[in-house]
Amino acid sequence: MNLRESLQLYFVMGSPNCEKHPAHVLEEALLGGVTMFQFREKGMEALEGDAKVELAHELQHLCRKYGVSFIVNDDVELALYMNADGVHIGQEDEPIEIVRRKIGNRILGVSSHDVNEARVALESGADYLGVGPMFPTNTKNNCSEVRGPKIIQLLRTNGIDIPLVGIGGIHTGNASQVLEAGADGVAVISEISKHPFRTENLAQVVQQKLLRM
Ligand code: TZP
Ligand code: MG
Repeated sequence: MNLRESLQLYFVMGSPNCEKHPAHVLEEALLGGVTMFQFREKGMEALEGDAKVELAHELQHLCRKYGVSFIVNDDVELALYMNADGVHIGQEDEPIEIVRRKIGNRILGVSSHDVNEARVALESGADYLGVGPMFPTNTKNNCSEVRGPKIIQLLRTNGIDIPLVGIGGIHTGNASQVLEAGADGVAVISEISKHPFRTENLAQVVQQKLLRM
């Protein structure tokens, strides 16, 4: 699978997003057809220290079992320590070039909100972009304003052709709008973390949409 294909159904999650044990949630999601995973241990009661590392290892082990890349949010040192497949950073994290230098040729994802941020990310060595929020969401505190799928169209018409996913408030009913706008896939937290048994429905919507395009 190349990176564009791996991004088709990107599950992002940490223990605060789950109602059951995260390993149970992840395994159900992997069985349902998730194509990439990001460990994002953030927010209320997020694990720290050894407990965080232990959970990360457990989830990484599952990703390996299903042949899915394991990406770490923000924590570059943890990613290197674990030999993760990649890192995802936001605009407020360490500068992109520095992270690129630290992680070598591992996958580097960068959250971008407009054409300028996307260009800078691209020029600084990002492999893919996370763009959002697509729709209103309660999952992330202090989320920036809703951009809607039209921001993806705008990035594409401005020549940003690297792999990218939409994120924020995406579910089975609106995922196709994000793909139609030009995304390679959708990144999802609560739609899967709260209902992992429904992952197959979302995977089907994504696959059918991409096949028809
Ligand atoms: N970045 C932009 S929106 C968001 C992140 C991490 C949260 C997405 O969560 P959900 O539950 O899929 O709306
Ligand atoms: Mg961050």
